[in-house]
Formats: sequence, C-alpha cells, structure tokens
Amino acid sequence: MVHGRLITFEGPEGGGKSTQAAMLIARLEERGLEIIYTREPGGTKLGEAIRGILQYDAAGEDPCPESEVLLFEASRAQLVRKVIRPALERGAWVVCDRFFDSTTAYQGFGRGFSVELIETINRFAIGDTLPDMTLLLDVNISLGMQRCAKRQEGKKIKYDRIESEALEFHEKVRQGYLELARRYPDRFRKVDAMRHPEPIAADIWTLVSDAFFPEN
Ligand code: T5A
Repeated sequence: MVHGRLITFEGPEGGGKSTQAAMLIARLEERGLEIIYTREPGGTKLGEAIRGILQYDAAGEDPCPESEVLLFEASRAQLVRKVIRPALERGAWVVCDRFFDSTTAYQGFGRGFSVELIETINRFAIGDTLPDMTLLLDVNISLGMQRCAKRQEGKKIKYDRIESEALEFHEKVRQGYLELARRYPDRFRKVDAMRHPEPIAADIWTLVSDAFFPEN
C-alpha cells in the first residue's frame, strides 16, 4: 500500500517552526513529492474555528483548562481524519506545525494535568496516526518570546492567550518537551533553534534525508 510520511514540528514559542517547516517543504518539493502543510490547532474549517476560540477567546469567554484540552483534541481528531490520513493514504508527505506532543507539553507539563491522562486522550484523537519524525526546535524562553514580540511589531495584539502565560509556564513547557525527547528517542530529533535559520535548516535536512533518503 502506498503510504506517505508524517513529519511534525514541535517546541516552545518562537522556535521558528513555521520558518523551518517552509524551508523543509521547499527541499522536499524539489524531490517531486506531494507535500501537505498543515497546523494545529487548525487545518480544517472546524479546527480554524477552534483556533480562534483557543487563541483569541472568539467564544467571548476563557475556556477552562479542561475545555482547553478537549478543544485542542477536537481540532486534532478532525485534522487527522479530514486531512492527514487521506494525504498519507495517497502517498503524500504531511508536514504538521504542532501535533499531539503540544498538548502533552503545554497542558500536561505546563498546566499540570497528568501526562498519562493527556497521552490517553491524545491516542483517542489520533488513533494509529503517529508521526514518522518529530523535530523539536529547542529555544530558550526569553529568546523565543523576543522573536514572537518582534513578529508582532506594529500589530494590535502582542501575545495571544497562551503566549501571554507567565515565563514559569513556558519554562515548564520547554522542560516537558526535553523530557518527551528523552522518553521517545526513536521519534524525536532535537535541534538547537537558537541559531540563524540557515544552519538550523541544514541540520534538519541532514536528519530528514538520513532517515528517509539514506541512499543519497
Ligand atoms: N498549543 C497548541 C497548546 O497549548 N496545546 C496544543 O495542543 C497545541 C496544538 C499555537 C498556540 O497553541 C498552543 C501553543 C501555542 O501557544 P501558534 O500561533 O500556532 O499558536 O503559534 P506557535 O505554533 O507557537 O508558533 P510560534 O508563534 O511560536 O512561532 P514559530 O512557528 O515557532 O516561529 P516562526 O517561524 O513563526 O518565527 C517566529 C518569529 O521569529 C523569526 C521569524 O521570522 C518570526 O518573526 N525567526 C527567527 N529569528 C531569528 N532566528 C531564527 N532562527 C528564527 N526563526 C524564526
């Protein structure tokens, strides 16, 4: 059966996931592959509506922490079934900007929900659709937040709802990701994202090509 690959980008705020995803996609497209880029929360009509609720309180009230978990998972369940699985089944490669590890890092390690509970709910949302590789763009919190603030220069909103959390929260998220990378070494690849974009992209390409195009 034809089957594509699923590569996910993860990490704390301002790690450069979107920047690096675009650079990786350009290189994969040069190989003639069909690439689908998507993101979480979002990537479907339902998911994008949920994104508005989660990031900018589009429902007019703050979701409680339990609702927050379930909204991320609802967006994910829809994305997996409407976009990711159909793409993989026709042989396309999917590059996803955040996936279920974000819920483990942010809502588990960050908010303090049991990581085992979050992993159980993650499994319900994704079924057997696991990433072939997860690239963890590791950045220290002050640098990551500086990058986010710079990106928003001149805009009305500086930080969204989750970016506005205390630095201690973001530090727990970063440490949570590092712990996940230790727990799941077969899937995770940690990349030092505290450099210029080009050397980061070069390292990512080495990791991806070694794993998926070993003949080159
Ligand atoms: N969330 C998400 C949860 O809490 N639980 C979940 O389950 C999920 C799925 C999503 C938010 O939701 C949370 C996490 C997030 O808070 P989002 O808007 O999708 O929010 O934001 P993020 O995914 O967090 O994306 P970031 O805002 O952190 O940005 P990226 O994609 O990491 O970084 P990027 O590429 O946009 O770059 C940011 C800025 O830095 C510059 C870029 O030009 C840009 O201006 N930059 C660099 N500058 C210097 N050196 C480099 N190497 C640079 N790389 C990029």
